[in-house]
Amino acid sequence: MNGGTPAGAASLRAGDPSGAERAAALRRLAVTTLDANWEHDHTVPSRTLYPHQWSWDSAFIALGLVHVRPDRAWRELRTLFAAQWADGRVPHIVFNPALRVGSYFPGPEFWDSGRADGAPATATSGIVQPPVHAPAAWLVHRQAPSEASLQALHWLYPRLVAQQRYLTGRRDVGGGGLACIVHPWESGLDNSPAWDVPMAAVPADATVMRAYRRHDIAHADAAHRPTDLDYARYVAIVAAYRAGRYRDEGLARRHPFLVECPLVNSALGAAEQALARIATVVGADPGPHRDRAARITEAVVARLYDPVTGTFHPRDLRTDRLVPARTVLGLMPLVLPDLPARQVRAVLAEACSPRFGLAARMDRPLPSYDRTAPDFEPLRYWRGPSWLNTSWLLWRGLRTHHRPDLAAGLRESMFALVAQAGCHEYFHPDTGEGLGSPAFSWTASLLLDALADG
Ligand code: 9WN
Repeated sequence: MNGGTPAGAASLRAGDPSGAERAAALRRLAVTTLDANWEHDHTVPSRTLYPHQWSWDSAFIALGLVHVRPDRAWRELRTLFAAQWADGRVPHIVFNPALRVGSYFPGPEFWDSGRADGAPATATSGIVQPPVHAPAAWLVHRQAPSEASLQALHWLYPRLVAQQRYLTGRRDVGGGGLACIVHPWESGLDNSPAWDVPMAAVPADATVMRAYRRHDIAHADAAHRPTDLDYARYVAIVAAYRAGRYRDEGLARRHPFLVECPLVNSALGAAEQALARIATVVGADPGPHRDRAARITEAVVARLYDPVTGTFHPRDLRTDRLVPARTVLGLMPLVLPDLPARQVRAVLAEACSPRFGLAARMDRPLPSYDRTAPDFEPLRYWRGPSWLNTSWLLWRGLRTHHRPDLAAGLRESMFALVAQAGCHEYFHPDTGEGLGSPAFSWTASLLLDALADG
């Protein structure tokens, strides 16, 4: 079964159930979706499109699982971190060896992680995703503290620290105290307009895709996915990194894509804040984590904030310039609790502008890209559609910065989306139509988390 049929949602459309009935129906749908996507020691993002384990998906999934099956929340994180590389990188995909060749592109044979130093025995990709795992681990523990959660935190803490060390060490290619991403997939917002300028500099020819079989467009509408030219570049960037066996030394000289992403670096700062809290519970010193959080926040402001646009942008390290697109990535620094008041005000103004439409009563969901931009594409993946994870991150940021009115509006818009369309991967930013996978795990899990905050 795919778990995506919004049984509750169908009845919601037909009638006008009370808030409690709607919440119960949404909860049932979310639990059904997560149960259907559980795969012996982890959750797949989607049975069809993404049948392996993904890094930041697992963090979001743990945040929902804790409300129904806390043991699975910890299992999810442990399985992911068991595949951590010796240098501390947490791979963006952990491949399930039981699946047939061709169940996902690019698969384990393409990544060839076995030939890289310090890779685990399990086949993985060689790149990372936003480090949202430390805040997830902390919230999971806080939601359901127990002897088991303490043990899990003891096991995870050194691994989370190693993940941070990798990102702030080997990945500080720009030398300014931030981590750089070496592939758009590392941002989690694969084909965001944020990457158009740096991607245009990557030499590629769409016809190379004739040599491969894209798995995604067998399961989703090609018009809602990245293009063949995008994929040709994705493949070329992986091939360049793989040729150096995923080593990070000398990237500045040889790698075709090097960008500092506001989401990745905001997550990096928030992770240090969470590690400070975890440290107090596991008997470690929280002080260095707080210091690092402060330094990362300063660097995010110094390197990624544009006072002219009043929002945050990625920095392309190959040109040392900020990329011009105004995307949802620019709102993500709100997750940093010590973001200075000036930037908090600016991000709120950007979020509440017609570009993103945040309001205490939202008439449309939060888009992934500036609605007023001429190249806004309401159907294509991260180039316009609304996603639950970026909404959830902004929702957390709004609460951190004491805007319960806006947080409530955003939360309600998330509920409305799923009530109407089900646990889809993403949604049309005007009509709310469900797009991509119909039974997507982080939509279900983040919905559960938002529902629990009643
Ligand atoms: C490539 C699994 C992942 C998410 C990403 C999302 C999408 C993969 C793909 O799916 O990316 O990593 O094949 O398109 O963009 O954020 O983690 O859900």
